[in-house]
Amino acid sequence: MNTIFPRCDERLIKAIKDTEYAIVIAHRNPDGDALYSSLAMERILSGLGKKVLLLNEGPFLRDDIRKLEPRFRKKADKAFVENNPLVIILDCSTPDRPGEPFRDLENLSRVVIDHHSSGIPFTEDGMSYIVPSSPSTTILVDIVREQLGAGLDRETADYLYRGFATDTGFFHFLSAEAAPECLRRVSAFTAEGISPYEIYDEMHDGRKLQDIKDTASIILSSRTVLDGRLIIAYQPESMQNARLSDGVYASLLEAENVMAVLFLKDKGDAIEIGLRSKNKAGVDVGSIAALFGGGGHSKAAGATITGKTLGEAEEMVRERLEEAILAAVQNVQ
Ligand SMILES: [Mn+2]
Repeated sequence: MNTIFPRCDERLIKAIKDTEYAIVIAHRNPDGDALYSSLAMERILSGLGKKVLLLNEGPFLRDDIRKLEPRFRKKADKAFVENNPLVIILDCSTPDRPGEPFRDLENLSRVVIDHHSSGIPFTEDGMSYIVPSSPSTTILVDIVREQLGAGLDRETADYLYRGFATDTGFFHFLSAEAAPECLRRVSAFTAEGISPYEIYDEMHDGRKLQDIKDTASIILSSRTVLDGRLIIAYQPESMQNARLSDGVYASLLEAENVMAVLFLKDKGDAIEIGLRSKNKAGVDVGSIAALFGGGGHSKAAGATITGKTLGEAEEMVRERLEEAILAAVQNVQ
């Protein structure tokens, strides 16, 4: 295995091997990587004869993941917790990310498998496997699977592929460093008989027409700052139940000169901010999100701001982004 994917600590592997019961949980407001890494982990553990409970706070907002909601429970039942299950936390960089279902589980032993760049360790020594250069959590789950000595089957491969496809934007965000190892693994997933183009269609088709129109209206009302290097988009409270940011980012990040996109979602009682930067821009949006109590990756991050109006939240974040963009422009000159 090459250097950007170190082996998982054997103490973590042993903790999984030794447990009879496990709870698998990923971050609230889940995306494909969170849910598919959970489903893959459940299948791997069930295959090893363990009893597994899948938890996620939700909400399951995106069209492509709404159908997965029945697979997850919002709370662990007492009887299951009494078996002293190992809690396996996926795709979470901080202890608040798993949300409400994790509150009752904080006294249980846990392991953390994650690929976020900013975060705070919240488990014992040797019990986390954190590889920020991994493009998805599902790739790390596949490495853990291999170290557990568990096999790969079509269903597991399907889940692992979907998480990878989500977080890489179907290979779009895959770096040169991560590609060889990831594509070797993806090759093994496809050898199980999954169909990349069918999965692409399945994950993109069937969107509500209204969501597509709302995405267009958010793009229409976006505005540019610093000669188009920064584009700011707003999702009004009236659209708050839809997750429209991905489509907005995909379009706006293709604009000429753009280095970063700031997405502000008015949730009524809070402002959710999402940040994306172009690969070549040299703007670390993960560290900006961290200033506001959020986190993420250097090119994709988010935070939630409470007690501020949309305008105030925008100004706070925009100032930081403008500084980072101007510094990045200085660097190349
Ligand atoms: Mn992820």
